[in-house]
Amino acid sequence: MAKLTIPSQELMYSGHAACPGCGGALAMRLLLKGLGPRTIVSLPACCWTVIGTPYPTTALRVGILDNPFEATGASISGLRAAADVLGMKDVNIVGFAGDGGTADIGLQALSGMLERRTNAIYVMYDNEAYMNTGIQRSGETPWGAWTTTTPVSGDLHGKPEPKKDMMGIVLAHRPAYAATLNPAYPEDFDRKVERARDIVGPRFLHIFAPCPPGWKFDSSETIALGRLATDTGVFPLYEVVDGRLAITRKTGALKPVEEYLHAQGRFHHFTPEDVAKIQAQVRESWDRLVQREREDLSRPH
Ligand SMILES: Cc1ncc(C[n+]2csc(CCOP(=O)(O)OP(=O)(O)O)c2C)c(N)n1
Ligand code: SF4
Ligand SMILES: [Mg+2]
Repeated sequence: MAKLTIPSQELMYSGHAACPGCGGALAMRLLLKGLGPRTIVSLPACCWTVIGTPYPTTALRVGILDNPFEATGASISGLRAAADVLGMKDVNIVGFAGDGGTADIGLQALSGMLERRTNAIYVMYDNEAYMNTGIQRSGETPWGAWTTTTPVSGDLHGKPEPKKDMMGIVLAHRPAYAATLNPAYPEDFDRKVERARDIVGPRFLHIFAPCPPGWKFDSSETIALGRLATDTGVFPLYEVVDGRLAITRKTGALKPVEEYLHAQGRFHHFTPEDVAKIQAQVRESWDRLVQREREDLSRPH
């Protein structure tokens, strides 16, 4: 059996306030294992401010800054500047924001941070809705998903718009490093965190974060669902270094998306036509990813 390479150090206390099976909690735990104690985390309003910092307690053994919902990109720019002035070059400056705080209200601050080449890591933990305030839809909610603001009744069929392509938006800024990560594949997750840690410049990590109450599945199924997301091609794992894309987990044939969709109450209203529509989109995105990897590999270094 292959030797586990994930660091044993724990920088997250067990007495946190996440729901059982929270993918976002696992994401933070694995992230800090890879980054180590010389880390400062900036948190905007999101589930993690509740999970991690109910005053006067903390669930993290690293420095934390709570910042306004829209300001993560700006806040890590300021933290980096302050750390540099103080000569703290070896400190990892990390923004850890939800999908709403990143793809919607925080997009401008993120874009500025990437464009200024801020030497920091921006993490979007993606539970595909505004969970902390009661499961409202975000730009990252997938097409057709039920949320409290995209109901299913009569003519209403869940979210009418597709998921926003955050990796595409980030890659247009040419970051030093960008990757998709899934806590259900912890070895791949840890390797990417350690790679991001050792690169200088703006870095972006898109982390898949299943949410049992928001997606309507049993909290014991978080890892199984996470694996299905990647194995069906719904959430492919890849990284982009200096503009070159590499897929980091390839399975022989993708599993049918039906397995992933049927495991969650938020898609229970899907008809066979809806499933076929998602299947075709996932197949097309996967083929595009494979094609991009092939082109990047054939480009001279
Ligand atoms: C300017 C502003 N608008 C709205 C809120 C209320 N609010 C707090 S957390 C949150 C949802 C955050 O969603 P997301 O970023 O996806 O993180 P999640 O809760 O899903 O972890 C909202 C709308 C706020 N704190 N500040
Ligand atoms: S609502 Fe979802 S994201 Fe928030 S703590 Fe619970 S499981 Fe985690
Ligand atoms: Mg969210």
